[in-house]
Amino acid sequence: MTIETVKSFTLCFLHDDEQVLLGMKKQGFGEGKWNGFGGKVEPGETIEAAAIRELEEEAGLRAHAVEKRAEFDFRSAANSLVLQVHVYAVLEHSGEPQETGEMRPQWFRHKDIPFDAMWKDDIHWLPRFLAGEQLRGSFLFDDLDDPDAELLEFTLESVA
Ligand code: 6OG
Repeated sequence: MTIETVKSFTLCFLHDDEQVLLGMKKQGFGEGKWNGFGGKVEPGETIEAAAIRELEEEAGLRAHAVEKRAEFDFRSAANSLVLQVHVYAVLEHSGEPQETGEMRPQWFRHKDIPFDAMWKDDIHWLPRFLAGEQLRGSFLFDDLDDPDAELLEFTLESVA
């Protein structure tokens, strides 16, 4: 039996029907990839508070209302760590996107999302998330410590 270690993360997307704000990760895990904004949930912090804090730290945006729309588990065949990622849409915010030490924000039209430079799970769920679906999924990669990690298998479902 393998004992898994679960770590909780947040991921936030600001979007409308045409565009989505992504950030180019400048350092650390996922460096060189476009993604939403997020990070680790700190001890004693609610997941939603972590989502709001990370959005401000990484993109300089203050979220006033967020909606949780997805929850994903990411596993790596190489170790027993599970990344549990809670994904939010930003419904109301103030401020303009700003480049920070961690992220360089940029707007993309939905049809121009740079999936080739994103984690390999994103192409499967991000279009559905942007269309407003509530999603649950599990994704198994070969080795998440490898920047070119390959997606081996996944399940993804729409939840009410
Ligand atoms: P920091 O290391 O920056 O938090 N994250 C993933 N996002 C996507 N789209 N796909 C994945 O597949 C991911 N694994 C982790 C969660 C890491 C950030 O990266 C997200 C966090 O927002 C493997 O603190």
